[in-house]
Amino acid sequence: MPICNVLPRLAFAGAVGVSLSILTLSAQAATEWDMPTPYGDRTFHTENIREFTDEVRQATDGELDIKVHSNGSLIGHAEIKNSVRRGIVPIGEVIMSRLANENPIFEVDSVPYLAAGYEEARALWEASREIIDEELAKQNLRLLFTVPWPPQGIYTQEEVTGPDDLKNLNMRAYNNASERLAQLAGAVPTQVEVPDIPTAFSTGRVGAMITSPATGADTKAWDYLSHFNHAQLWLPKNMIIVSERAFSRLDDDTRQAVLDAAEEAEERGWEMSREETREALSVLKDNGITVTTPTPELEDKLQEIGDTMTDEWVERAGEQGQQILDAYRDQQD
Ligand code: PCA
Repeated sequence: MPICNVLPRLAFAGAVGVSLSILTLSAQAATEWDMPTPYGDRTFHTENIREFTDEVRQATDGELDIKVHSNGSLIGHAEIKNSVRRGIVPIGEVIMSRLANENPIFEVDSVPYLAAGYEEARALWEASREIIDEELAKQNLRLLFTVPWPPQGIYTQEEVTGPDDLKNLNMRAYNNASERLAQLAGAVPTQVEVPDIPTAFSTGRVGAMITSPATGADTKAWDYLSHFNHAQLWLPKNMIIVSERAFSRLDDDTRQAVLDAAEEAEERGWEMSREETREALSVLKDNGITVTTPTPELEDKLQEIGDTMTDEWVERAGEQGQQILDAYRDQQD
């Protein structure tokens, strides 16, 4: 059934469910929120979100009960942001760069080599948060927290020693930047969501992918790939957004509990991500994946691609982009 037919029913069923519980349990009318997320249960992002929802539940004595629907099971990744905006669900998770078609500032964290380590990624986030908050607020969305993925690299079935080895590979991508990078490397990009990765490989639709050590380990990359190049291209972030309308319906204490838990989740999540980089790299190796870093020839090519993509981004992102870059560079001085 197309999702547009299902969603109004879900919303309707939700509304009926809530009003019935108000009638029958008026003394303890807890608020229940459904929260769609795109990634699976093994992913550290999902674990962090579950800790966030547990904390909210505890801090509010069960007044706000957020139920996590992981792995795109309630709503597919492509629909999550608009579903929150339209009030079909009150809260959700998306990768920020997925919104790049709305405004290039959302993909500032996916420009190759602009911020390729955790310290830089954090500084870039400090420099971009306010503008991103404002853009989301224009759509009645409130940003609760963001957490980065580990640095992005390239998985292949053969060893990559130079740029020519990337040519003509069917490369799995997940946002505009990974698609553009694949193109500039002479590969053929195809966007595939994480839950569909194993099928995309087993059916031969793709033979290589851009992602993190984390997602490679979560999707058991060793079943269909043998090499990971830890190129550390960028650290894209997931963000948790809530509809301002749903948020404003909460009482003051509950709102504060959500904001406090969000702040903690952001701190915890960034730490988890660093830790996950180390763990996932060793899981990959333990399962037979050869982990390398770019040879000088490959590095030159990736750097050249990075420069091109930085220029393209600066051009697209205009004044807002320049503002972010200035603030970022100020922080680094
Ligand atoms: N995992 C997600 C986004 C980036 C990452 O490391 C993916 O591959 O789609």
